[in-house]
Amino acid sequence: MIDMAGVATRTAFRTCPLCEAACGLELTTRDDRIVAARGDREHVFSHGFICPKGATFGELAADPDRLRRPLVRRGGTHVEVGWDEAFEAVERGLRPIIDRYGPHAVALYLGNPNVHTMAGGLYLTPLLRTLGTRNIFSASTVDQMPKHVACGYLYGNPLTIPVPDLDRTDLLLVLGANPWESNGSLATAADFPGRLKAIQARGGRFVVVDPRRTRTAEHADEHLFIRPGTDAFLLFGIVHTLFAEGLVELGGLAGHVTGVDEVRELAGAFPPERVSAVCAVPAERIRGLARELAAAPTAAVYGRIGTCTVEFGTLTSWLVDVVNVLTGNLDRPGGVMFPLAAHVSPRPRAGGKGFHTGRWHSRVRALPEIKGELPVATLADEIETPGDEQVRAFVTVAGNPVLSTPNSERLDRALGGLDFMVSVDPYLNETTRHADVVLPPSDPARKGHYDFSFLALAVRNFAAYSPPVLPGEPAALDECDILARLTLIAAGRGATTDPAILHEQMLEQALQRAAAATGRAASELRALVTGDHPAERLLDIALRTGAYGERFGASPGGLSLDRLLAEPHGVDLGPLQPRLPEVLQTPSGKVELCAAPIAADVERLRTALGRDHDDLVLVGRRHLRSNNSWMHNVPALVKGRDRCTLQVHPADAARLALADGGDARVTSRAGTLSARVEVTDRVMPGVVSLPHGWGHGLAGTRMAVAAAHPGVNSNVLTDEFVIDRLSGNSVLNGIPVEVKAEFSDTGRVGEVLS
Ligand SMILES: Nc1nc2c(c(=O)[nH]1)N[C@H]1C(S)=C(S)[C@@H](COP(=O)(O)OP(=O)(O)OC[C@H]3O[C@@H](n4cnc5c(=O)[nH]c(N)nc54)[C@H](O)[C@@H]3O)O[C@H]1N2
Ligand SMILES: Nc1nc2c(c(=O)[nH]1)N[C@H]1C(S)=C(S)[C@@H](COP(=O)(O)OP(=O)(O)OC[C@H]3O[C@@H](n4cnc5c(=O)[nH]c(N)nc54)[C@H](O)[C@@H]3O)O[C@H]1N2
Ligand code: SF4
Ligand SMILES: [Mo]
Repeated sequence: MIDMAGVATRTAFRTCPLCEAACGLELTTRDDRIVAARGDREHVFSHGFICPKGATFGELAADPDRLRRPLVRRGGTHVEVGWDEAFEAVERGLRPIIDRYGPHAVALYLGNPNVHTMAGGLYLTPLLRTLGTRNIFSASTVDQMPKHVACGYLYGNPLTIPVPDLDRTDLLLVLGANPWESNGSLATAADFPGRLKAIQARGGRFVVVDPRRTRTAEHADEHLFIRPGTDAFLLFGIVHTLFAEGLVELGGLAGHVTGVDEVRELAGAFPPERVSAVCAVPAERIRGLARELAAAPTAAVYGRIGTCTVEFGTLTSWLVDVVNVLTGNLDRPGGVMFPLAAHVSPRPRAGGKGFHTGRWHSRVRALPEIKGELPVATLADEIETPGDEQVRAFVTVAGNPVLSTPNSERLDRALGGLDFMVSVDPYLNETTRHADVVLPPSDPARKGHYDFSFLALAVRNFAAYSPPVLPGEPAALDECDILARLTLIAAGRGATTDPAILHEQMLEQALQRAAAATGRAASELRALVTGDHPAERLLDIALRTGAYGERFGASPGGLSLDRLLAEPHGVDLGPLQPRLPEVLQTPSGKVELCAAPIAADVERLRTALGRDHDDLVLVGRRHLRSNNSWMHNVPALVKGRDRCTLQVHPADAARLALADGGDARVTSRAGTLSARVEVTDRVMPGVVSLPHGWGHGLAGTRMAVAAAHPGVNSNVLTDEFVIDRLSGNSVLNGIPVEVKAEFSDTGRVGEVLS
């Protein structure tokens, strides 16, 4: 195509990799640049929806601060070097530590964008296996680990997570989520706001429970304030009512569930009047919610960050599903259902080994391993505490724990004391500035994309693959190659070994699995596999042997890489289908509603019933134009008013003599910071809110736009010693704080109060 200036442009379609919504983008490219991004109107799942972040896809990819060559630290500053030199520096830094102190002296932190890249989905497993360290940490334990643990016990696999059937439900109860701004999480739903409006348009309702009146709450049929950290009480009050009023109705689930009587017994301690005093939701509304959920033709309870990053995160996440089960809404249209992604093969029958934790424990605090990792809340302990297996080397891949994990100032200091650190990351930011070597992957426009994580959480089954939109840059290295070369170094195979060796090993393993699944010879299948890139070939095998696959010719018309390449707007695979009992991997082959570890933790909750609540607690928030810590370098996303403000209710502001626009000092057990005050009745009294992911401009970083809009780091205040016991998840909401007006050079800010 030729544009108005007579320059050749091209249109390309691809999935947006920036959040969990998986929208289709229509990109216009000119020469080697993306000049426009809009929503792909023909996309089978997003139908043209786009948010402000997706619209900056081109700017993000072309950010001048994005690293395009590796960096090595020399005499306190980072300098650009070639790839071989960078990997040689990694080998020199890492190998002696492994050889001398063993594998556990190396820790890894895997950040959020790993679930948004094919490299993260495919190439971390070999790296972790080869390193063989117990010290694996990730953003999961500042995010969704409670949901994994709850689902692990309920369904036998921590990845078996039901999602609300948004497009068919009659009643949606949303707890601790703000999908109007976050675009949803653990429920992939492009245009989440549109899907919520559609519930209302077809005569249904949605109710939001949140200590803030969020944009989602504003659009809801009802918004209930709740005291932070107390959703487990509210939900137990609902469960209590369901039993007390004879509203439990398993429907089609009867025969597939164990433990209902045990739950009834546990719920006895949580009558609505009792829990109401703790959670601040009126007892009559708690009973009302129970009755409405039971009476609705279909209903779904959905909880997110505000139900996970709290003291009783696992119990809360579990209770969300308990209510869905007791009202007969699990695994039925309009309730909560299990997606079936195209790269996944359905299981032949129910039953399995079940879910177990504690295969190893952390050295310093003896916290159990969960899902192959340790709580990031104890990472600094492992680095700082001397001993045989003290962490001396650190690898980060797509993570910024200095901004995203609790008591981040302590972690920041700890990273300064490491013997060696390497980061796979496109930015020199608050975390990677500590790295001896930074290995930047090519930008997202030059990578293929398939959502291994989110297609398994989508509210409608669909599949899409996007090949790279722009050709690779000559000096760039693909992220799969970076991870493969790190793996080869960990294996002692040398810094300059061709990563093709690992690609070939992975291909052969995938072919062996496919051969076993199809009863054909691996060599015969190999000849049929397509794809220009190692990740494409692995995807092709997964698609062909997956739930809708063409099975190497045995199911013509089924999915393969070629089929997805031919359908750039994605392939619709229909509404979610019931999957019980096949999906269950518990030893009993049933939904185990009351696993022993969960039941034991209820005692902790019961004890907390009698506790006084804190006067003032801190919660977080997300803004539509942000994405955790790493997109504040895009000018279009940070322009306008300061978004990193401390929201304070007018009653608290008056009590504490805080002025709108003035400064406040916020202090917690872990730390202290100064923040700009925004007085608003959007937060409930007794609650203040500060977004996370800010606190830029530290010495040694290279993100000029972010440094000009620094904000403050809310994780200076969160406490690494307060975690959800069952999941090890950090508690990032409901932090007790003290807030005081701060004096500035221009006089006492409090005086502006009229
Ligand atoms: N107080 C508080 N803290 C929170 C939260 C909260 O609600 N409140 N939320 C938590 C949640 S849910 C999450 S997920 C975490 C996120 O925590 P992290 O994952 O630690 O942090 P991010 O800000 O997502 O940083 C992502 C990093 O990946 C890099 N990156 C971006 N794209 C790529 C890529 O393609 N490849 C590679 N290799 N790197 C890339 C970025 O430059 C950045 O350094 O934060 C958590 N922290
Ligand atoms: N714009 C934008 N979108 C994002 C991100 C982003 O940073 N910005 N991050 C992405 C990531 S990694 C994730 S995990 C998702 C998260 O997706 P969401 O969970 O939808 O995002 P949050 O905005 O953190 O919503 C959490 C809500 O919980 C409320 N809350 C806090 N404590 C409690 C409590 O104790 N009980 C209840 N009921 N509510 C509470 C907060 O006020 C907040 O409104 O968003 C993703 N999408
Ligand atoms: S909602 Fe998420 S996936 Fe969709 S355009 Fe925005 S950032 Fe991209
Ligand atoms: Mo997250």
